Amino acid sequence: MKETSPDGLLIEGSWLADDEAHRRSKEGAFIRPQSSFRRFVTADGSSGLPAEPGRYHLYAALSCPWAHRALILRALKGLEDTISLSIVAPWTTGFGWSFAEYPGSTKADVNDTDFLYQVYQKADPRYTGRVTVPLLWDKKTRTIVSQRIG
Ligand SMILES: N[C@@H](CCC(=O)N[C@@H](CS)C(=O)NCC(=O)O)C(=O)O
Repeated sequence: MKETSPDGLLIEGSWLADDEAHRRSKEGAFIRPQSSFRRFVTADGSSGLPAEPGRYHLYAALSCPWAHRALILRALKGLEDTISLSIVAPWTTGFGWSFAEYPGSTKADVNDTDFLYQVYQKADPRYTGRVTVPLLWDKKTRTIVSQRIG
């Protein structure tokens, strides 16, 4: 069985593999930082992110229950042809989520990256924080719409 736990994070835009000090408090509690990207797509576009077919891209992992929620909603709302999808490999290998070959995963990412942290770097080259799924990407402005932590 391969490693399944997340194994790093971005600090000022650089990948830090050994993240234990950032992950747990001295008492051992799991640290859940605030999400940096937390915007909303709205039907009327009042958020600055109008609901437009083909504009948004979802990143998910089949091994992540929170990503399942996004995948289920996308299916129930009939948005599978509207919101494109990348599925990362279900395990991580020292660089967080990747587009490594795995049944059910997508090898090529819409952003042409090998690892999900590189998508975060495109959105913010100085991003500090966790690299998580589910993640929604705006293909038009080439940045992250939302990412949830905790
Ligand atoms: N509560 C968040 C959870 C997102 C989350 O923590 N996803 C996990 C996988 S299940 C992840 O990507 N973790 C990577 C990390 O913490 O570095 C949500 O609702 O989306």
